[in-house]
Amino acid sequence: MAETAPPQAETLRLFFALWPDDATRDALDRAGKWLHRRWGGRRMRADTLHITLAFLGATPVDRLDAVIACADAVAVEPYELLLDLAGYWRHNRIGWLGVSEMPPQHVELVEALNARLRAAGFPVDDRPHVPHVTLLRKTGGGEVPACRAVTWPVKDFALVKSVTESAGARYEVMRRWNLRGSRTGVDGGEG
Ligand code: 2AM
Repeated sequence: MAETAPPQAETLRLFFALWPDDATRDALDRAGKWLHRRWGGRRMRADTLHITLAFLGATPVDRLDAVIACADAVAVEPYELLLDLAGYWRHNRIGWLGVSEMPPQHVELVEALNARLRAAGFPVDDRPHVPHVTLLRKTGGGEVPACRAVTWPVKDFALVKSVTESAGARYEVMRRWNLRGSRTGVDGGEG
């Protein structure tokens, strides 16, 4: 007779991210196409493009309210992020678009979110935050070209669920929060 597996708490793979508006997503996708021509690898699908702010990983479903409460408490002014730097990390073979200057509001947002999550007992990463949009995976990289900057008007941030499927990870925006601290409510899709 088959043994019964011990009951395990249901978990969601979660992270907080800046999720682009349509125009920003298009511009990022074009940057991905441009970088891919130089460096090769696998382009990320346009609907996956984002900047991770805080990574939670597998989180018990019954902690979702606590995750949401952390984001509810964050109040930061909107800002613009100028993505003006292409880069490549050898250790994970990722090609990305990042920033050469960090707006103070971005630092505030990342720090406020991570501090509240940490205080609530979530095991968030304490490595320094390097804002980046992953554009290519499994790339060989190469000489870093000067790139055309993408301006991202940051007005909100999102709680995102990562669902692993045979075709790769699919990301689902669960909720968004407007900057200035007011929540916009439940959001079933991306965009
Ligand atoms: P990446 O784009 O550099 O791979 C969903 O997996 C998002 O969370 C991706 O943006 C991924 O970053 C990021 N991520 C994955 N694992 C992480 C970790 N341990 N710490 C921080 N971010 C992570």
